[in-house]
Amino acid sequence: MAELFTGISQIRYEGPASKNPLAFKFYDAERTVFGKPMREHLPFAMAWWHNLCNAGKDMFGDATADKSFGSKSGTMEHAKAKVDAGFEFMQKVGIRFFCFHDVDLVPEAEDINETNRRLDEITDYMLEKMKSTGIQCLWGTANMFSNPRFMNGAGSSNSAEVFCFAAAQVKKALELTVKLGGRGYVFWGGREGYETLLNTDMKFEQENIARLMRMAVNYGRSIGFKGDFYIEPKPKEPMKHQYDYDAATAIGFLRANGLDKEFKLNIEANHATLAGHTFQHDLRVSRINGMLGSIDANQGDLLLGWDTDEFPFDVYEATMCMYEVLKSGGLTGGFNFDAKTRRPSYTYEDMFEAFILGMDTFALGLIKAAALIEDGRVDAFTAERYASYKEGIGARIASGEATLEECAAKAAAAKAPALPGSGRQEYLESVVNSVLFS
Ligand code: XLS
Ligand code: CA
Ligand code: CA
Repeated sequence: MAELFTGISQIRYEGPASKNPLAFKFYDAERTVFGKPMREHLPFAMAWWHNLCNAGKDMFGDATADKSFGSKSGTMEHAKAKVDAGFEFMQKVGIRFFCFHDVDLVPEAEDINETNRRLDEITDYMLEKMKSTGIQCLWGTANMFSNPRFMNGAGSSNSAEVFCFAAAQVKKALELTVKLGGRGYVFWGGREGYETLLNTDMKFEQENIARLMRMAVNYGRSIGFKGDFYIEPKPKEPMKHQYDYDAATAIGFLRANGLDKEFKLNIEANHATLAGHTFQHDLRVSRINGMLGSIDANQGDLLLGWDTDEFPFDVYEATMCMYEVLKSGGLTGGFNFDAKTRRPSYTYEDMFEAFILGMDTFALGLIKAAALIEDGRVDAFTAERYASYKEGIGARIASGEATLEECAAKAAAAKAPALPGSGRQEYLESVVNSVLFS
């Protein structure tokens, strides 16, 4: 097929001094950080839906970008043109993975059997491209939120018929993920939540979501899916309240339903901030529970209260993210750019420049997080802050041996405790600045 992005060749690393908009300034795939090349630390992925499907339509206006790639929307020819465009794009930008929803790949038919036939056809075509390019699938998922049938959710729908339809989609999406060798399978509970408690049986809905997930695990394992299942938390939008509010809520849900051995978390930056947390907070919660699996690498806008899915440019946030990832020993998943160019950035060049921005931001984050760990002052301060638990009564508390009476006796003997040492937050923030900007 003919080259689509003519005039744009392979994007290369030119270094921080480069002024070439179509070159990396910081992402140097082969550069070694902590004993591994950057490309291994940063398995970047393209989100099929944003990059190849989203044309900038919003509530107030039509599409600004042309994502027809030379064919008529709603046809299999268009589906194939998206595959061609996607693989040319990923090769040129040096991305080795992609993520997809079922209905990103083909136009949905009236009859699910026909949709599934189309999915078989397109994934045959994708497999050929994957073989010839070495590009892989990071994760797959089913879109169980766009079609009107999912107005009340999928697993949490009040309709058993809708539940079955969702199950059929999950079954097929799992088969496709296995066929394409995906590392993971994501559940983002798009409409798994509620608008009002007046009409909602919250307990039953949550139990049904868990039942759908259990079915997916059983089926996935039976067809040879060896990867991780992921929950992607998000507190709101489109629903007023979504059940997987944040990392802590999702982990509690998984444990309560005996799903925590099969699932990890896919943490999206913009969703963490919508929940009133920092990105790092939700990564930390996942990490300390041994459940940090994958990342949707994007950025929200703190002046807007919704999910803006911007390409990440905040190096401070990316540094704190990579600090958590390095401390976690890497990801079993990867870094999916679940991000879209702003509506007025509608050209092919903008698509490339957006990925260059995101990849450079995370490369800087990796370099700076490694420097922060090597510098050691932040980690040493935090460790020292808990030194009172290293000996005496502190050590007995930490090992679980101390009793309430013993602690009370200690307190009575001392009459009143000394103030804990200074938290030195401002000093630590200046350490981070000196690492970032030296
Ligand atoms: C939407 C979500 C979605 C998931 C995949 O806000 O980010 O795109 O990542 O269904
Ligand atoms: Ca996402
Ligand atoms: Ca999002």
